[in-house]
Order: sequence, then C-alpha cells, then structure tokens
Amino acid sequence: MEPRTFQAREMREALALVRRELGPDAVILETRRVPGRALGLLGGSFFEVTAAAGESGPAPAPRSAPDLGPIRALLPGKRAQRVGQSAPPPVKTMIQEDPSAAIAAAAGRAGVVPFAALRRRLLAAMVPRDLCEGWLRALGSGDGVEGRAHAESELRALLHRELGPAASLGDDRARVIAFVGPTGVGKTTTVAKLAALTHLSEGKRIALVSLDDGRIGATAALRAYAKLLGVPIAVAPGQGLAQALAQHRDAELVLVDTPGISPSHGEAFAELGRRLGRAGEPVVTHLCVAAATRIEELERVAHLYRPTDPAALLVTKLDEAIAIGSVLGLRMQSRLPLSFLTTGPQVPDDLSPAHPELVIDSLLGGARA
Ligand SMILES: Nc1nc2c(ncn2[C@@H]2O[C@H](COP(=O)(O)OP(=O)(O)OP(=O)(O)O)[C@@H](O)[C@H]2O)c(=O)[nH]1
Ligand SMILES: [Mg+2]
Repeated sequence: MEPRTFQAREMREALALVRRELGPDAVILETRRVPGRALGLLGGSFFEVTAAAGESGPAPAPRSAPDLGPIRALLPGKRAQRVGQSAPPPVKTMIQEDPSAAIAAAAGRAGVVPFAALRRRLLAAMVPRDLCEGWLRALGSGDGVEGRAHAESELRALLHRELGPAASLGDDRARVIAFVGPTGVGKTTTVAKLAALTHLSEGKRIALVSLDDGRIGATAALRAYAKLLGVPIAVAPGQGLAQALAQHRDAELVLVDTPGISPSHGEAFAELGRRLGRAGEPVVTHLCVAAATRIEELERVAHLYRPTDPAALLVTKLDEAIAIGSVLGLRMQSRLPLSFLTTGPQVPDDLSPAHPELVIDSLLGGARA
C-alpha cells in the first residue's frame, strides 16, 4: 500500500489519524516537525507522520474519538514499527503518556526510523518516490546500529551498480554522433565543448555538422567555435546529412548539432529522426536534458525524442540545478546510460564524463558516510 502523510498540530492527533485511517497495524515510516509556514500557514508548527497500512489494511470504519491505545511507533532496531506491536517499557510508557516526547526520545537513539533521513534527502533531491522506495527496500533490513550507519554507503554502492560507467561518445559503433534535445538546453555549447576535448586534448580528426538550418543566425555560434578550433564545419540543409558527411569522409569523429524543437511541433520530432536515419552510416544520438527539469517534463521529452533513437542521456546545466533526482528517475526508467555532465557555459571547461561517483555526489553531496 502507498505510504500516506498525515499532519496535525499535535503528534498525538497525527498518530490518531494514522490509526483511524490505516488501522491498528499501520507502519510508521517517518515523523517530522514542519514549520507552519511550509504549509502556507502562519505561526506554530505541525507534526507530519508518513505511514502505510499494515497487513490487516486500513481501519474498517473511522472511530469517533481518537484512541491511541498501545501505539508504539518508532522503536529502536526496526526499519519501521507496527502501531500495535509491543515496545520496550520506557518508550511504551512515554507513548501512552506523551507521544511526541516518546518519539523525540526514540529518535534520539540514532536512526530509530532507519533510512528516514536518507529518504528525506532523496525526496528533497527530487528522486521520484517509487524509485526512492525501491532503492531503500534494496538496502536490506537496516536493522541494528551497524546496518543503519552504513545505509548511505550501501546506497552509494547500489547506485554505483545501477548507474554503471559513463557512456562514451560512440565507442566503435559509429563515428557520427548527434545531439538532440529541447530548445536552449545547451546542445550547441556541448558540441563545442566536445569538439575542443576530442580535437585539442585527444588529437582526433574531427568535423562538425549542423542540422540547425531553419533559423537566421542559427549556425553562427557553431561556426565561430569551428573557426576557433580550426575544424571543418558543414551545414546540412533538409535531406542533406549524407552529403555533409561525405564532405567529411576522412574525419574520425563527426559531431552533429541539431535544432531544439518546440513540443507543439509534433511532426518535427519524427522528421529529425528521419534526417538522422538518412545519414548513410550509423549515428549514435545523445539526448540532452537540463538537470533542473521535473520528472514529468523529462518523461515527455524522452517520449517526444524517441524517433531519434537516443543511446544515452547527456545532462546539461548541472550548475543550475539544486537537485538531480528527476534526471536519475529518467535514467532508471529509460535504461539509457548517462554520457556527460555539463556544469556551466564555459567552453571547453564545463564538461565532464558522467562518472557514477560524480553523479552520486551530486545527488547525495560529497561527504561519504
Ligand atoms: N549555466 C549553464 N549554462 C549553459 C550550459 N550549457 C549551455 N549553457 C548556456 O545556455 C544557453 C543556451 O545554450 P545553447 O548551446 O545555445 O543551447 P541549444 O540547446 O543549442 O539551444 P537551441 O539550439 O536554441 O535549441 C547559452 O547561453 C549557453 O551559454 C551549462 O552547462 N550551464
Ligand atoms: Mg543550438
């Protein structure tokens, strides 16, 4: 059953609500004090309890008077405590007399609700709830001080496995690499950064192609970067990607910039897919998405760009994002590996391969547990 959140002025009332709505077996997942302002109210604070129904399910009928009975939530050494289970005497006594004091006392015992703090951090980092719960479930029971103390490093290890290594530009699959994605996410700037990296640092023979032929001045920035780097550039109008690539037959790597498409131009996504498909040779596509994008938007972007058959996600504007959980949501949902991260507008500096360590640090902060 989906966890539900209950709020009340007093912890006692919040727990009574849990019991009334979810039944006596309810499992308390998390409790916290919320300032009134956070709820759009002035003054005071509220208690918030997140709970899920236990084995017997929600209470059959609401009770008229809140009766806490033997609520013994948040006992030490359990991942989540059933409302009706027995408790060590001191907590039990306190809960019956003063639930909020009991919870405060219990919480003082280092992580009484294992993973609660981690869950809060992940949700605050915009990790979709389902994904967050899945990760926490995969961490094991979390029983015991030892397990709880290692929860964060276990999560880091889990994410490391799930993320896998950063996807490279094209491996040996293709020499033609295209960058697609919503308007203004940083495709052209990223192409310039990658051109600098591969040409200047790796000494590759590269060429640039722009499919961005529809707008006045659209190719000016890329032309300027090409000139600066001393690499050839071609603009491929309409059907002409194959011809443009033919001009660059001796290039080891061809980076293809594409125009951003407004979601209202539905047909343009399929057309872009067709243009890339007519390259006459394999093309590996990276879907560029800005880090500070809500998961719903990202899902829509992934859907719209499906005709371009992306092989990887390239995350831009990490520097502008306060949280990258939604991008990780898309990463896990789409099973597309992350290739690069961009961390500012500076060419060529603000670019890095999406090493899992970097991604995990961006999600959880640099300090390891
Ligand atoms: N803060 C920040 N800005 C960036 C980053 N990458 C690009 N930009 C800036 O974002 C703006 C748009 O970048 P472009 O590279 O033109 O974006 P685009 O995806 O090619 O845009 P369209 O071609 O119009 O779809 C520019 O002002 C860039 O300097 C980044 O990683 N961080
Ligand atoms: Mg562009």
